[in-house]
Amino acid sequence: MYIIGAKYLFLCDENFTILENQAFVFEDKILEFGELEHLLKKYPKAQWIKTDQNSIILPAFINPHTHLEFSANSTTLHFGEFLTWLKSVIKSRSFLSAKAKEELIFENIRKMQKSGVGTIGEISSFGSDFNACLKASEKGIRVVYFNEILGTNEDQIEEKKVEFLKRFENSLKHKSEFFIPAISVHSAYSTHPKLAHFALDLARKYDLLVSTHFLESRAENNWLRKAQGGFKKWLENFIANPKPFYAPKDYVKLFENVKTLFTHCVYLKEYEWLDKTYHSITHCAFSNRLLSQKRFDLKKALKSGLNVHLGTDGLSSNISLSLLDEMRANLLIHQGEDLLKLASKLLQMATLYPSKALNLNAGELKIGKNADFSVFNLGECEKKQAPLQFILNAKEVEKFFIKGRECNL
Ligand code: MCF
Ligand code: FE
Repeated sequence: MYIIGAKYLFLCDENFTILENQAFVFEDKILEFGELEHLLKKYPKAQWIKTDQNSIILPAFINPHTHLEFSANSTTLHFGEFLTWLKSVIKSRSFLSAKAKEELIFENIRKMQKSGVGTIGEISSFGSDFNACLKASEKGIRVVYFNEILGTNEDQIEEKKVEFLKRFENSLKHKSEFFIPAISVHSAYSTHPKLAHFALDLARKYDLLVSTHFLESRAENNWLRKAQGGFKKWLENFIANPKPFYAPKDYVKLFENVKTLFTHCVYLKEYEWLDKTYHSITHCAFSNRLLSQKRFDLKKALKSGLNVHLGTDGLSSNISLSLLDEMRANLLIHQGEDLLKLASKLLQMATLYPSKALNLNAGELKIGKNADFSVFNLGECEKKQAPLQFILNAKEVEKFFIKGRECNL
């Protein structure tokens, strides 16, 4: 049993409560809150973990959307327009994934932990991230491992299924509390309905989480809504009279009653298509700036009542996998929002909300929740300013606990 206290505890509950000069008792779960001196007297055998006088404790961050297989990208992929990027991915993906060796992926996971991330949702395109993710999950990070399926060619459906099943079944064998197999249906423009149905039937059968990229770019929007634009021109090189597989509303229908994270949704206006019980939106601001040609309307999305949370996407469309950097980018781009209110909302969008989207018992400092939390040292600051000052200044954790176990990073 342990006791830890701090200048500020950001509970990251629905009201964004901040406790000042308080402490809590924990084992693998959080057991009790109170004054430090009171708790030390009440539990004389508990080990007291000392912290700095200006420390902040908050739940470990949850980054539900990474592509670690693209960890070797820095200057290779082309940004500014989605199809230009996509063509550069197709050209360079084998080379990039061969360069993203186990050590590089593992090192990037460690960097994320140092920035306070306790859970990731990894979109696995090839399975070459499997060893690093499994190893990391044994060392203080929870991995929701989304096995990706995609393919547009009718003649290759069976081949794609077999290849997917190999990766998927392998991930199922290693299922644990810290390694959670899941499914990614890549997108409406890249996944044949037969493959989407096949994967979603498996998700229903095994009760698995699902992730998908949706209405991310201008090109995708023109393609799905009007069967026009760059996608049409590009596909005409391969087939006569190409047509999208789905209208966007019908694509969403595929995910009925399946717990699904819809990533991006920059061009979604019809929030009512999504089901508040099962569906959520992963907002990747940095990635959108590089690929989407439009800003995600955070205000409208939050007003819809849907769960909207943050993700970094991969180094395929970002320069950092730190949710702190992502929050700083969000502070800059969502200019219509009150700065202080936005800061506390962003912290919820990196903790409480992704935790709900991923069905985790974490993301909040609360009795009964897993003791997944970070300790950061911050300069002296006023309570009301603390969430904003934290986002502006925090870089690396001082201490980091997953399920009550301290991780030495
Ligand atoms: O989220 C970004 C942009 N949107 C779509 N896909 C990816 C992103 N970063 C990496 N990807 C991967 C995706 O998982 O790139 C491939 C897929 O394997 C594109 S489809 C050939
Ligand atoms: Fe992505």
